[in-house]
Amino acid sequence: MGLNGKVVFITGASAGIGAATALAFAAEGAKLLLAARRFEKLESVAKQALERGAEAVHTFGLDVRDQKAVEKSIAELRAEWAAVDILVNNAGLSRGLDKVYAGSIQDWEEMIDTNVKGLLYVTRSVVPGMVERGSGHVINLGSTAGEMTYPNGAVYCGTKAAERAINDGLRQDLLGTKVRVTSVDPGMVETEFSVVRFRGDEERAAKVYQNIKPLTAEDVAETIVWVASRPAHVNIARVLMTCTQQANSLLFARDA
Ligand code: NDP
Ligand code: 8X3
Repeated sequence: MGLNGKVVFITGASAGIGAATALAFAAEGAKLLLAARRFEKLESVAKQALERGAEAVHTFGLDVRDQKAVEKSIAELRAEWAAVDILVNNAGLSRGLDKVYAGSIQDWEEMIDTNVKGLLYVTRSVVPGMVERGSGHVINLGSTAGEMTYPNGAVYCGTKAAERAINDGLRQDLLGTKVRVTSVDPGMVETEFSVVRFRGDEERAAKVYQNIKPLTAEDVAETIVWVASRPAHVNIARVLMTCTQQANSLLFARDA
């Protein structure tokens, strides 16, 4: 399916996988709706996207945890932006690595509110239009963490297991509407993810990627564009992808 002129809405487009996905769709001539909380970073991605060939870009500050703001900002989109063809539910984060019985309740709420409830709020606001128009594609960011839980990561893994269930349920609920639903589930990707997880501790974050060549945000973006560009009768349900040195959430072959 050609992506030229398609309206692609990406949440969490200010960094990492979301920013790389914006640039990858830009290279296909898409129209980009980009949202995140850090507006300055979003503006910089928008500038690069226009240079890469995006037909147009519209940015807006959005915290996906704020249900009213999600509803309002999507309801207020001008007609040329309101008919979203592809929604990439990418906004997400992890906080901490702790045993469940010792974890921070604030961290849990942040992860659950962003990765699960935020995804649902955006989906609830965008998908009815897709159903009305009889076309659209929702691409959700899952993770190897949703397939296999790892120690000290139960709550983050739980949010990605929820994403997996919601992805599958949404695809079932949309059967017969021509709206497609895909989960792209990467393993370790080197982005701001670990710096955010460890609240700015760059040294600890760097250790996550030591002696391994992880996936890049661009690897994942390329996959997202690939699933979106399949012919309209093809729905890729789920893509599980890792770097070659990772087998699952727990098994890595680090260089000596
Ligand atoms: P980054 O930290 O690099 O980027 C996360 C993005 O999400 C940022 O643009 C951030 O923008 C945005 N975001 C976070 N919270 C909110 C919020 N409340 N409202 C709006 N936007 C928000 O991480 P990644 O690019 O790695 O992560 C992107 C997605 O990929 C996440 O869902 C993550 O769980 C998933 N993933 C990541 C993997 C990895 O190893 N990196 C592996 C598998 C999945 P801002 O702060 O400006 O709001
Ligand atoms: C991100 C990958 O393994 O850090 O979803 O949880 S992991």
